Amino acid sequence: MTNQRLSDLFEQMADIMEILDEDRFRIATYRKVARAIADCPQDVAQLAAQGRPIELAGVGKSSLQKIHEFVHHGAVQAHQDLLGRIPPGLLELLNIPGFGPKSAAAVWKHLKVETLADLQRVIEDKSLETLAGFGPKKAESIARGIQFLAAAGHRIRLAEALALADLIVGQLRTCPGLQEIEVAGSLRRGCETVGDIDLLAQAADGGKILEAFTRLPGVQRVLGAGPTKASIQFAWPEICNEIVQVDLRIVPAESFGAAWQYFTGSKYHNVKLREIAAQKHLKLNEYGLFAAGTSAEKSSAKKPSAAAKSLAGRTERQIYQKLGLAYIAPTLREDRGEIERAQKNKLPLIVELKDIQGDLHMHSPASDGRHEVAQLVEAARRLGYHYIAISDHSQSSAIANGLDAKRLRASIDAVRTLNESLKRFTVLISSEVDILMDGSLDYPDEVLAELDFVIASVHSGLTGPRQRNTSRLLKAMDNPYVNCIGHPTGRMIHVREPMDLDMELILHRAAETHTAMEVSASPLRLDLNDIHCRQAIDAGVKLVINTDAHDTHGLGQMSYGVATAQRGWATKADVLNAQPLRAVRAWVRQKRPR
Ligand code: DGT
Ligand code: CA
Ligand code: CA
Ligand code: ZN
Repeated sequence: MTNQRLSDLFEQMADIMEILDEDRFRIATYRKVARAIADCPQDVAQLAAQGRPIELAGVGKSSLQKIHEFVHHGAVQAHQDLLGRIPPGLLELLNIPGFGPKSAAAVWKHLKVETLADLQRVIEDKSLETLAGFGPKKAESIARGIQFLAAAGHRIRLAEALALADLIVGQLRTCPGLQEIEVAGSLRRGCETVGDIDLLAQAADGGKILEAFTRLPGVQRVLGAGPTKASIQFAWPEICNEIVQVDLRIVPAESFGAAWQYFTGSKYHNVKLREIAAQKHLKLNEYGLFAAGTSAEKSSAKKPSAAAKSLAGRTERQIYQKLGLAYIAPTLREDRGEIERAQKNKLPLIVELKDIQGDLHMHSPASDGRHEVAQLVEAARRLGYHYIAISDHSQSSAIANGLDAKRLRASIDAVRTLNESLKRFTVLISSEVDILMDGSLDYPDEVLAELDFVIASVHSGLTGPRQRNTSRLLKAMDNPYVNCIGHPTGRMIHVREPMDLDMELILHRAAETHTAMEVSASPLRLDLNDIHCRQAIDAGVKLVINTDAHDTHGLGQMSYGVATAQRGWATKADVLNAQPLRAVRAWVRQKRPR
């Protein structure tokens, strides 16, 4: 699966270079690399992550470097740069059967075609037929090809969806007359991936907002536009390589809360709410909460007549209140027991971003981080934290420039010295120590004993059998110096499958050994995921929400981890780094030999 994505990336670089009519030799090289990766029986990304040699025919040093870049950062700069040089919609055309980079270059250059919609236009007005090398037959076959190109239904990652939504919302906010605009759907619920982006707005003249929406830069195609709703396909390659559907609905103020509740979902949560409404002889829909038997229910049209007065609708809180429920946070709305708890007013008081006191996993330039410890401290202070832990890689992670014991000691000294100069802030010295194949750790205990906090992570052999994977983690947790398991399953969303693990056994042992489980807030990881977070909490395991930042920007990604933990019903008490430093220290002391 990872091989496919890596291979696609090289293929896409070759495609773009071909569109740009660049050096044929390099194009051929990228295609060769793409094929070699696709044909390789081993997981190339994994080999790279383990620092093991990658022997692929025709793969030179600079391509290997790109593979490593992809494995460690989830993106390749050269690829991003190429993407910036063509209209984003052009790549979509390459999915049309029989339509290659040369065709794309021709229609772009001579007919100014930049999107699928543009291409359809030049087919319809027959200008494509007149282009050298095309003709009526070919135009017709392209038209048929386009019909095949139904939306593939690919989901995008939470962080990317959020960045796209911010971009769109930011632009719409400048529209005159806009009164309110909010994100709904799976994005508001903090789901790890998002199928499409749902927006709701309220405005004096909704038509104007919808028109601005369908004309935003980045719009690839308008899928539909009516008086109260429009759907677009949107692309912004600096944020995300995929084309994403975005729905915008215009809603009147008096039913804004009802609509926001309805379109936030989840579908299952909403079904349950409607049942509760029905038991109370009420009717709930996106327009409000109504007494059953009013014209709202009887009329065939869903929209109630003016005669049907809603009992609630302006705010979401009203809706929950009138249904006899405590307000349910969006991240809990999955029909996973939250409604029953809300009926008894026994919802968990979920952890929030503002509760986070520190970040216990980040990398400095000693291994593969980009910013100095002093810069990380500054950034952490700005986030309102009181402590951080510097957790560089250990020696086996050669590719990430892992530290041997000697370099680690130098790093410890440097951090201790810096720490002495800090007021009201503490830098803990930590390590993200590799869990080796046999479950032993990459440093001896006497080295680990010098650290304030120890994260143990698996970075190699993730595709092993369940029993071996599980015993590696169990053995690591038994070590009295290991305080936390980093990104426990090793999954990377859309890149790498999780390790096959006996999670129940692992969580049981974690509780027993006072070992916390990390919720990696890194947008690619979100690991533990929401389901495993909930399982961990039920097993009495402490969570630590960390960013695993490799630069100061990365420290700002905590909210994705918090959303994931919320979806797992984590309270402040469940999260170690939502506690003051002394609690973290006590947690460490409790496990160590006295
Ligand atoms: P996604 O886009 O697949 O990541 O997931 P959602 O939850 O954003 O789903 P979407 O975009 O199809 O619809 C947004 C919300 O609208 C959904 O969470 C609940 C509500 N909704 C949409 N269609 C239905 C429906 O047929 N029945 C019910 N009860 N709710 C619906
Ligand atoms: Ca959606
Ligand atoms: Ca939608
Ligand atoms: Zn790390």
